[in-house]
Amino acid sequence: MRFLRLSLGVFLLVADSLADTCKNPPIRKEWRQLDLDERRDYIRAVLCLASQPAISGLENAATHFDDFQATHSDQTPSIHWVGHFALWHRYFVATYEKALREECGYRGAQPYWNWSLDASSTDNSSMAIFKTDIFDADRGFGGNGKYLPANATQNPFNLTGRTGGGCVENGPFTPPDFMLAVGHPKGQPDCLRRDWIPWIMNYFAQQSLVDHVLAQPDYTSFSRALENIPSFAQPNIHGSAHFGVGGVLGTLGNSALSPGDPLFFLHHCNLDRVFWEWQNRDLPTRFHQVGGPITPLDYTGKNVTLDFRVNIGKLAPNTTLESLLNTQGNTLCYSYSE
Ligand SMILES: *[C@@H]1O[C@H](CO)[C@@H](O)[C@H](O)[C@H]1NC(C)=O
Ligand SMILES: *[C@@H]1O[C@H](CO)[C@@H](O)[C@H](O)[C@H]1NC(C)=O
Ligand SMILES: *[C@@H]1O[C@H](CO)[C@@H](O)[C@H](O)[C@H]1NC(C)=O
Ligand SMILES: *[C@@H]1O[C@H](CO)[C@@H](O)[C@H](O)[C@H]1NC(C)=O
Ligand SMILES: *[C@@H]1O[C@H](CO)[C@@H](O)[C@H](O)[C@H]1NC(C)=O
Ligand SMILES: *[C@@H]1O[C@H](CO)[C@@H](O)[C@H](O)[C@H]1NC(C)=O
Ligand SMILES: [Cu+2]
Repeated sequence: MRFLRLSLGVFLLVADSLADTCKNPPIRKEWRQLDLDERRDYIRAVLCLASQPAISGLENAATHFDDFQATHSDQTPSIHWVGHFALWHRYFVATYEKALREECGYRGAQPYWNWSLDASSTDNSSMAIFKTDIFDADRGFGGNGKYLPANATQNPFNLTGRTGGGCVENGPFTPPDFMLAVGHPKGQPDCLRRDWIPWIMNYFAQQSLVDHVLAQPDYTSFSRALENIPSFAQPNIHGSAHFGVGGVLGTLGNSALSPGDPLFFLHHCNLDRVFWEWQNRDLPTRFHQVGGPITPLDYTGKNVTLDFRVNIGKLAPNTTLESLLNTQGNTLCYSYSE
């Protein structure tokens, strides 16, 4: 009898792990680790998503690509400087990856952009990071916009060193083929804009800052170090591509509308890789640990817990933070190359 009960217990344990649906997870790589055919296939799939019908029902979202931009925009006030920042964006990027694969026949994994590879630690004005394949018209996502002046209302942080602000002029995401409707008056879509600021890109994307984030002892401090403060007085790796590429007038620099630049997903995928690497340093603990404020910047108020639920609108079912801690579980299915 005792033996029977024991073997039943073992059976249930085995059955539980077999229920894991993640077999052969897509392995995410750095953009430049993809060969040219793989890169072309990724870009093709992004453009395909931008031709699929919308499902979100959100204002001005006409395509499935728009759905992602609109969902992020809709939730901007509640998903930044909170304990669920990293996990919300993890779910968001993974759902985009899934849509590229399942709706547009993309066979690879979501690529990331390791900006630390290219950031200069000795010269803030270096343009080397902008001369890589990431911004190449044929091997990447196209370059900067033309320089446009910005007035004080448009540039409330008085950011210096802007170099662009106009429409992206080369590569796969130029007007009139690639337009952004969300957040603009009905019938007046805008182009994808970039406004490179070299000092922010070089200074915020340093590997030393990544190492500082990786050295945090628990989820709460990790999450806080990832975003740091909403100011430019101190660097933060999350701000690197947002303001180094998007600057003041560019799409990536707009906190609500940033997923309109396809590079958003390579940037956030790199942040997620940092998160994954941090988790891997102590998996038994870090598969079951969350923390940080529910209300933005409210560091003395209520904190998120494992059963805290996040939603990405109609893009995917609501889920708990705990279900998002494992990238190879029942909710998510991907990994990174070691
Ligand atoms: C990213 O680049 C930095 C700087 O070269 C390097 O130290 C780090 O290991 C790279 N990370 C990955 C995952 O390649
Ligand atoms: C880059 O700019 C920041 C902010 O002004 C400054 O703190 C930092 O020392 C600069 N880095 C270099 C290498 O000049
Ligand atoms: C700033 O520029 C924008 C865009 O050109 C314009 O709509 C706005 O009226 C300007 N604001 C001020 C205070 O000049
Ligand atoms: C930007 O400059 C304006 C005008 O000089 C000033 O009122 C404002 O406080 C500055 N903003 C920041 C964030 O420094
Ligand atoms: C939330 O977490 C912070 C950091 O660990 C802590 O200082 C704070 O007291 C917590 N809030 C509550 C209401 O327990
Ligand atoms: C998901 O969460 C949102 C926000 O809490 C809620 O409005 C919505 O009804 C939930 N959806 C489902 C299917 O439970
Ligand atoms: Cu965001």
